[in-house]
Amino acid sequence: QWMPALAAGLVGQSEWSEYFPDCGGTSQSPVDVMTTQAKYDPSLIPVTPLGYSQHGNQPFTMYNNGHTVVIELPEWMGLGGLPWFFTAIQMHLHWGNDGPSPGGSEHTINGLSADAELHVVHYNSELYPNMSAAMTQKDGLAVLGILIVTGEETNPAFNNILNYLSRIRHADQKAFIPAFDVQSLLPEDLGRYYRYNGSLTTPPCHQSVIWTLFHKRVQISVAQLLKLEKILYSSKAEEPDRMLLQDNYRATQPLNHRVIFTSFS
Ligand code: SG7
Ligand code: ZN
Repeated sequence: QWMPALAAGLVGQSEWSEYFPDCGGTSQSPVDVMTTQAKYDPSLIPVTPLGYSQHGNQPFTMYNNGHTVVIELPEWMGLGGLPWFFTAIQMHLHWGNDGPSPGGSEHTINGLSADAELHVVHYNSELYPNMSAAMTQKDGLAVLGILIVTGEETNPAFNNILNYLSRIRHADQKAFIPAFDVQSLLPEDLGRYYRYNGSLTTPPCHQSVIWTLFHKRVQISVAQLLKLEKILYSSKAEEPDRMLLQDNYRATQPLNHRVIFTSFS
């Protein structure tokens, strides 16, 4: 529970470490992926989303936490292809403020940002009993990062989220939304990705995340991006000063001693 003033926007990120020491650590996320420095690791097999398409009839819970829109995932969804099985917890998005202008994604590739980024968060349920136990351990979490760029076509999969954002305009609001195929949000090519050890990109910034950033980007329309950028507030309904929830991406962090591995050459 970070101070509300730290909740959204690029301002104040440099002060996070005063309240959350891990934010000043040496294995932080996001990072810039310099593709010429990345190292091919032939042991990196495709990640396998498990049960992502078996959504059932139970609606998903979606809420505005003042920093992003979070969609809780059912416990039968998980991730294979890593040394342990990881159970899905939630997914959420990061974005900028002015349509397809620079900024929006957290990770960058060769210095270039995408327009937005989807994160699917999982915890290591082979080694830890729950998310809160796992999130302080270095092998505790696995997050999939999907870079989102704008193009001509509407991406109908993202409307499963965007269509319902008006129900959670203010911080702490919650809505039930029809369950949908989560795999439809991912790129088709799950075999080509970047892998490195990093952190949560918001306070408390625990260095507990095995990151998988897909090489292939997914595309949404400019109208879809603008809807995401202009509909949510980081403030609660009862608060008089309305603050649009924008620019909820963290600046890239130094790689320091780390190596980024690629699953492809
Ligand atoms: C967003 O990013 C939320 C947080 C998440 C954080 O603020 O999705 O999750 C909840 C439940 O509020 O924190 C522990 C956690 O998942 C950081 O996640 S991220 O590193 O993938 N961006
Ligand atoms: Zn995130």
